Amino acid sequence: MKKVLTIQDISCYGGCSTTVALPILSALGIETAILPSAILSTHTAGFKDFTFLDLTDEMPKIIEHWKREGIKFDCIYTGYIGNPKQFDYIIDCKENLLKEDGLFIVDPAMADNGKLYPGLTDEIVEGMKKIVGIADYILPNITEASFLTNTKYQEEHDDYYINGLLVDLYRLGARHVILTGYQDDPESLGAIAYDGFTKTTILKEKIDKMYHGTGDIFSSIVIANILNGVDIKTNLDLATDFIIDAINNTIGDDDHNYGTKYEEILKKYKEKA
Ligand code: PXL
Repeated sequence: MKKVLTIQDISCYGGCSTTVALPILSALGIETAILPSAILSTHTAGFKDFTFLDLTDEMPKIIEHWKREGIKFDCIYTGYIGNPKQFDYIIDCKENLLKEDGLFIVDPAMADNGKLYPGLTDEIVEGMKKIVGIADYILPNITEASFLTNTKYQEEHDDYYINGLLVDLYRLGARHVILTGYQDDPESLGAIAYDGFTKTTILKEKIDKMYHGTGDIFSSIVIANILNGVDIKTNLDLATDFIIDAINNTIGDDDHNYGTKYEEILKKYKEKA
């Protein structure tokens, strides 16, 4: 059984980050461990006055204990990081807690719709660039890709803009780029994988409704599929369908606007896998 360490926040309520990564990875047969970067009462999009407990000081203590125990992981998956001091600890984890053939996967969860998430600064962007540069896989959305490559964010995605983002992300050092939120035209939405040679594009019909946490759900599905040996085209196809199904399952439930009702979709997905 593959063992993943995920480093990201615990948003106690709201259906994102650790609370979606753990059930998805577990359901798909992956053992999980967590190194929480912060504890928030909710995610930061759409809730007011959320609490934020920074766990930076706890991180080196946990890491040192794991080193003494000789604990190693097949994959380290990083997400939302609320304090730029944590990037050095993340690099320490990659160097000392990842098996030799293990995968270091970065979802630079820091921005959407052209803007950084509330409270995040340029220092977070600079730290993300450092870990993106040593990653086996990265999973930015278009906004995050624009921040990481100092490219002006565009809502319309022509080939020049998209190819520029893919090449610049690859040049930062990431071995595989998986760019999400790609729109070929206003009616489509999908993802593109690029490994320096080959571009694999998956496009689906766009659903005109945005939910929070879908980036984290997408990353968790893609990472589980990578670890389970699923090829990249099938992987992106399955993961985009999962998100579409999760969104469709939530539309119409006005009490659930903070995130998707993905659990029933996960149950069916698991039965098929
Ligand atoms: O889904 C990304 C994410 C993770 N964690 C926190 C967030 C967000 C996005 O807003 O606020 C705390």
